[in-house]
Amino acid sequence: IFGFMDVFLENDPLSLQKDILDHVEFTVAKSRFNFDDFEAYQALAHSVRDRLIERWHDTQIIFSKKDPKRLYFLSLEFLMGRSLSNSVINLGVRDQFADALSQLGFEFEVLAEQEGDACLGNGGLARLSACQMDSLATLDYPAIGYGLRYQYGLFRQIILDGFQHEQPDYWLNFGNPWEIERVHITYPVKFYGTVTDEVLNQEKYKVWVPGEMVEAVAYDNPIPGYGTRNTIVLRLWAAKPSDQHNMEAYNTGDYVDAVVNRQKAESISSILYPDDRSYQGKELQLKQQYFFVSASVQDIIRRFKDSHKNFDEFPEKVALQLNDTHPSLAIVEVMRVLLDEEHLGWNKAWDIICKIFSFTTHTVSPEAPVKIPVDLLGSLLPRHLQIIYDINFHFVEKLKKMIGLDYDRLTRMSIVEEGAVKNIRMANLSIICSHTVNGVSRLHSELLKTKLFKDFYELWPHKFQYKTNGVTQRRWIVVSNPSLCALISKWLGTEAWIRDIDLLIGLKDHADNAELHQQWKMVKKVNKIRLAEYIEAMNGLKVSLDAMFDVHTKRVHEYKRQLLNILGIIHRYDCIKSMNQNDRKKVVPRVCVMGGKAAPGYEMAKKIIKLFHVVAEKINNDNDIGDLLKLVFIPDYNVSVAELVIPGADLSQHLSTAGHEASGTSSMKFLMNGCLLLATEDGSTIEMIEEIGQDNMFLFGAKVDEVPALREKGPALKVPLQFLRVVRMIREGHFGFKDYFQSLCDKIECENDYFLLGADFASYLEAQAAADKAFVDEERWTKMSILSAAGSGKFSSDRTIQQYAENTWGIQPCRCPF
Ligand code: DL6
Repeated sequence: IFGFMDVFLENDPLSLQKDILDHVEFTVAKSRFNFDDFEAYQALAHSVRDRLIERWHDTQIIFSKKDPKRLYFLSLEFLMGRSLSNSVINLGVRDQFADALSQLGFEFEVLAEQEGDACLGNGGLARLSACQMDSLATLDYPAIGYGLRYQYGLFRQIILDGFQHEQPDYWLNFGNPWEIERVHITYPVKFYGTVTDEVLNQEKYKVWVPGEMVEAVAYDNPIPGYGTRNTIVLRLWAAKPSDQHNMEAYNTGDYVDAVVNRQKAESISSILYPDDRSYQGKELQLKQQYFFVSASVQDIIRRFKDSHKNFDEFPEKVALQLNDTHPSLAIVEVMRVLLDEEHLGWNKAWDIICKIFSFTTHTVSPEAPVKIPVDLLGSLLPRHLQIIYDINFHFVEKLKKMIGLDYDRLTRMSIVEEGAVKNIRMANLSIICSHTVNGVSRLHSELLKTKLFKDFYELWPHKFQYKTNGVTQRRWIVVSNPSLCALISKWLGTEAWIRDIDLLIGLKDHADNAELHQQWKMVKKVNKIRLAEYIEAMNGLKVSLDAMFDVHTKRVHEYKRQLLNILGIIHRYDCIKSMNQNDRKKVVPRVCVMGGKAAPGYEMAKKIIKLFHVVAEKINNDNDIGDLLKLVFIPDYNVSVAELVIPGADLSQHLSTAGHEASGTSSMKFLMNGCLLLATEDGSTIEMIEEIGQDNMFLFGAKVDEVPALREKGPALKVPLQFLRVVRMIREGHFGFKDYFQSLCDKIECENDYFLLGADFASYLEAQAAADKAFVDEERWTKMSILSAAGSGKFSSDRTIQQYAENTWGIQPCRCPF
């Protein structure tokens, strides 16, 4: 196909230097004799981007020629972080660029630090999407990701006097070299208006006459695979005013108002909603969801129609993945297009719907399922509401035939929730219309089948699957931990594990090797030094490298129990204070690192952050304690901070009350980096125990089937005295802010302690003591660390994606042939 292969961009240092300097001169518009680090970064990024574009075009040619079934991955959130290092590594040109730069007098690592994070997501779900895109590209799957190009990413967290404050993240301020604006790839997106009946060829059709229209413009972000030329794309939509619909306003002479109104269109893609757990049912949020879904569906159908005359082959060529319920309106939108625009008729359209959608849910909380008020949906998307009612009617009729007139169950399973406020249940819609529904760990799936979606599971057991999450080793070892990457390759005698993670298990054969132990410890030390320097720069605190770096970083939420960690720290402090000098010598010094954002409206989470700070203030300034215990809060935790923190951790904490974490993915990143886990048996941790053995982890706490009975006991539940003592210390103002923390203390002591901090406290302290004991035995600790990394292979997103491809999407690799 490629008779023009010789147009490939060259990657030798001289060609790279020329490319960089050309970009300095013509893209950044600076003199090639005078440019700073940031300008050098921009030129470098554009040189890398050229290579991405080249490969992406080649990939497109192959995909168009072979016309494989494509996966369309719909997600409202992608946490991509930085692109530079990841791109050059996946392209296999990192060293060449580093050489070229050094000859120009620049250091690659320094320039890489110039890049800001793309934080277009909240947490686990969003970072998972990014990892999955990397795996889709690497495994040569024909896929496209679709999402929204928010102008404001997730808020920046700043800490003032220990309190979290939020600041807007206007991440596009300095431009974004990693995207390509497609001014010619635009689609109109309609809102509001009315639906009328029209007759065409004696058939009745619905016509939606919109009340508002905006334009969706595509921004393409190339995603390179590793060890392949394949480069796929993440297409993000931005909202722009539509000329069409405003003509009338201009014509009526209301020019200024018309222009001002046009600007409102852009607000649709302006901001990422920061709360990752509760859907607020805001009109703008719904508009965002439909906007991104409508543009994506139009794009998908346009691409299909470019090479197909009718829709007969649609299910053989198109797989649509719903990443949680945020994109679920895509179901209704495809149905609308097939019915009202393609005039396929209900049966044919419905048959297509049932074959193309698959749905992943990322939550365990029964309160979390998204409901959209019928009034809101009906006003914004009147035709969609009609279609939802029609789908529901057909479903309920069918259901009655299958289960009889069991009204309770019919009511529970209906898409429409009756009540004072009528709602549309997006999870029910998604399950009814998808061929496959999956949870994100084995335990999560069991909870879906036995609790959350029990009715549906009993009806359609074959629809339910599980796909344990995974993370990409390219980002989480190769990019973020180059020393470990080199060490692993050396001991495995190959770099093949970067594409074939199962090879990591080979480290197990060397787990007792003294030489490896020595080198493994060196790598950890290098990473601890890097983290310690960051801590000093951010917090002005010097920490001892001999201390155990104990890290707890994730979104702050009551169920994730950062509070349990703080109570444990207070207990540790209290114990050290009461020890004599001799006993103090036996204490394992710890640096307790915490990081994570609280949703802006989540009061309890914000109190937890403040509590950490007041406890840190007290302990860090207690001369009696010195290096035995230091507390560090890392502000504005994001992907690039995680890349620095995770490799430097000795121990990491994953404390969710059993049954509350659908999967958890940060634990996988820590594990790959040889960090030991202190965790409850929740989410995917249960599968980690199977992979690396419980002797190599510090497990604690109630198991998922013990939780209901403990909750039942309520105030009768016995909690340890140590727990009561540390809570009392907070209550009595030992750390200040006595009144402010009363409600926090009440929640875990006087109210029902829903997340069972008291019940799990004794077992938590035991696990902490076990970690201390293991840490002083260096050889044992290092072996556990090696075995953790060796056993982490299952938790690569490559494995997850392959399972989705084979068991859910039915797609095959389609590889660029060179
Ligand atoms: O599946 C990715 C990630 C899981 O690892 C976490 O356990 C889960 O809490 C998280 N869920 C969300 C909730 N978003 N929604 N909807 O981020 O997903």
